[in-house]
Amino acid sequence: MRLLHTGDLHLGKLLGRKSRQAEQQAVLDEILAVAQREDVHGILLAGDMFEQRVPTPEVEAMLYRFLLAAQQQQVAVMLVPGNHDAPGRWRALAPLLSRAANVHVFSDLVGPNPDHPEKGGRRIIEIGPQREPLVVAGLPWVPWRAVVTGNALQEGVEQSTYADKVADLLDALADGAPKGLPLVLVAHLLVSQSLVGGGEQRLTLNEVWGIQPARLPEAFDYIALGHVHRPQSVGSLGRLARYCGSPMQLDFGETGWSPEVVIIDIASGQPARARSVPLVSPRPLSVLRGTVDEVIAAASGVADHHLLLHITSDLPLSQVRAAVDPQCPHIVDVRLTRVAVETERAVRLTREGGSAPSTRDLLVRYSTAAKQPLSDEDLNVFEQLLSAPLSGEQG
Ligand SMILES: [Mn+2]
Repeated sequence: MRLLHTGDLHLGKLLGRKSRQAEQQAVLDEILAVAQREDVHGILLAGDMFEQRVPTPEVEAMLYRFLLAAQQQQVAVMLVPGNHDAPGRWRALAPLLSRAANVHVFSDLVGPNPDHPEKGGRRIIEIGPQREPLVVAGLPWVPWRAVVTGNALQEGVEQSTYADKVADLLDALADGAPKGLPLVLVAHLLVSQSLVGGGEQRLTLNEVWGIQPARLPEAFDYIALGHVHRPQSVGSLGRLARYCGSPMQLDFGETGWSPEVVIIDIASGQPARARSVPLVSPRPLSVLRGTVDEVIAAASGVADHHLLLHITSDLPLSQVRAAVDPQCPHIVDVRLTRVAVETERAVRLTREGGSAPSTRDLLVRYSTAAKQPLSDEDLNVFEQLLSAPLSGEQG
């Protein structure tokens, strides 16, 4: 049995003020083309289908066309709502989608339901023309209020109970699964130590919210994760778990990696195998910095990218745009730094007899001027937050 894993579509998301609907349509078409070429009969869609909880009708129609086209290719779709999606909306659509388009929605935080298997968090789904049985467990995004009660907060229970409780839900979905059938999990959740952004930065800020990789149950043949937008394997021994990543870079904090889908092969009696297939239709994003001439030179290698330009110049913006626009057809924004202003600032700081003030100093000045001086403790928290890496998926 062969499956395809994707997610974090964020359909309807803008880039700056630019619509990317045409790119989003093209990448949905590309995903279906990969499914056809690879002879896939099941798609695991790991959440954040829409950018907004209430998408526009055009954006909604784009996803429904995708689901109907999948059905025409005899591809079943198994999906969970992400933190951007409205679970109630998916709960309302679930019966319609399962009958009309062979789409299986896991909208609720529930375990297996023997009386109504189609409403449970773990179901047997028949895949492809051969109607091969696949056991699918689905865990939508878990809002903190769903697992951390008001009482617990009042009693000062640590937030780490959130990650523990999400891991307990995963165990419940794994326990007692039918033996001898392939078993997969599709979930929208945060695993701690995931790579974020374009570098080697690992997510460490939200340890209390992130599930430890070792808590991903070993019972699953494959764990299809959504939430972190950069594609990557998760955990290690005994588990085949991946973030599929977003099918396109969604903002300028997400450059430096390439979008992909994951193809998973599961054969009985053998460990599942996963490999990535690159997606080529979306336009990559790049950030360029320098003078007008430097930016134009650098742009020649990335002329077809969406570009954010940080330009140092004393020319008016209209003149800067007149110089760069013909060389860079896909500019999202140009941010100007004035040479004169920067020089004056440096001179003033030197005259004041020191280097530039730290961000902490600036906050002290501001809070004092605002007559709400902050305690050392507050300032420490501020500094910790400032230095901690942020994850792109929060946006
Ligand atoms: Mn997302």
